[in-house]
Amino acid sequence: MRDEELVKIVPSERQARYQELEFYAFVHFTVNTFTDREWGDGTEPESVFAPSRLDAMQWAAAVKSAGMKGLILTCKHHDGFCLWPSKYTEHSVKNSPYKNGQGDVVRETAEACRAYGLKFGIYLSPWDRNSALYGRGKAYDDYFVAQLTELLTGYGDIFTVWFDGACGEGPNGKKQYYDFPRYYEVIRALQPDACINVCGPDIRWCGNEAGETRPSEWSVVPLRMKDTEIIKEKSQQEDSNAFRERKLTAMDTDLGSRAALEDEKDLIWYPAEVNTSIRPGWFYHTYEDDKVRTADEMVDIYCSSAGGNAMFLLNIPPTPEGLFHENDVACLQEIGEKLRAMFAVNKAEGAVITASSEKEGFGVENIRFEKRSGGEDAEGELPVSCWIPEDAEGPWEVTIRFDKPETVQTIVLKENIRMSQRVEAFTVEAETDGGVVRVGGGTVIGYKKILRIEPVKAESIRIRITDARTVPTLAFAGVY
Ligand code: FUL
Repeated sequence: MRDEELVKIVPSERQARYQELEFYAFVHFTVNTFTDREWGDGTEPESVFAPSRLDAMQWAAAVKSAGMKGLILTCKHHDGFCLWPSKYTEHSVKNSPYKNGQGDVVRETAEACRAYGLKFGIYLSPWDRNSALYGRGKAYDDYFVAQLTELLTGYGDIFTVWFDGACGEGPNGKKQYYDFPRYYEVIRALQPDACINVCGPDIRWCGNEAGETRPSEWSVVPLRMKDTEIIKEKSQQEDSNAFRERKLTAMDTDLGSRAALEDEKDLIWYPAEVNTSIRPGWFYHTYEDDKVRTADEMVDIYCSSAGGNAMFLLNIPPTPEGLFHENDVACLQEIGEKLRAMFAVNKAEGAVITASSEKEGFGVENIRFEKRSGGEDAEGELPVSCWIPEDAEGPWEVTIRFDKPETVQTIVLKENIRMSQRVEAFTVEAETDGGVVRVGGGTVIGYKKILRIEPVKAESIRIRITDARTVPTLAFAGVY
């Protein structure tokens, strides 16, 4: 496909706004927390669910301290136990000792999120190992949609519905073929601004659970990527042959280079989300208290995911008491401190910024401040402002000149993704007292590129975009 066609693929409004969240939390909590398992089998009695000190405000405060913008709760995991008193099953908090059956963990979490200015999202596992309806076709879909409706109508704004790809047999040994189109319709009707992730059309699973991002993460990918069948290898049991024949999976390295897209007829905007846990498991286990990952590692993942044209979804599992463990709380706090320190002073803000050329109405001044939709800079649904060069041919250059030499160790670049993802290759140079040196570079920029470099004392920084689909855009350049 030609460049002119590629740059026509742009995000929906909900996708563009979702990407701006960058970093948000996953909270895995269910009967597994009490049985010390990762996957429940659906036979756990409701009586095991007995958090003695559950405090969703404590979760939200800790999430907020890390600089995260939202929280996704496992309202129902594969074991089928509902954290809210669903009308459609007995397998829920209403038959548990928690608050004598009067508790609603979904409500408490949604309220805590609102109190802390966090967005609230739901994880609802399509795979339900408890429901007798599982594997009975439409009867199960009706049940699933009824529960989805409870969650989408009873708890305020929902920013995402996270559909896991893991899928196996139900209690009767049968497999269920989910009516995803129907689920999507219900979500669009009830929460039109919510993204549907993983087994959904808006946000794609990055392909691993370790926290890795591809070196070149593209948001414009073949439409085939969206097929729910090929999203997760785990979900492939009976269909493994069909899966392999497709030759394209969420795990492939190159999903969107010009070469990868050459023979594709249908493309979509489908950005990646990197999900990993702060501990080895998704659920809490006492024996992992000393295995909480370090804040430095989490900051590295933030920089390579949120700063690698993806989003970062970090899981923190509450203890059986219903609290985040103190080690996890300390880690979250430290992540926040490190990130705030890293981006405290943008040295480009007061610098002289010039460009090799400027297209009328798209001057380079537009890159001085970081803008978000809905902020002062946003005019309704219009794209955020950006720099576009006048010259049709590259390299295209932007120079950021300080009034005195500055030590630089981090550079942040952002394209205006409302105009698609265009940059294919760029380098960054520093003008030092020993001459001009190349300090970094890469392939894609996309929503955001965070480039961490060896600290260098520079009079100026030059960004050279050497290859782009048609011409590049830059919405922001920050120097720290
Ligand atoms: C997987 C699940 O099987 C895990 O338990 C966890 O929820 C993870 C986020 O997704 O597919």
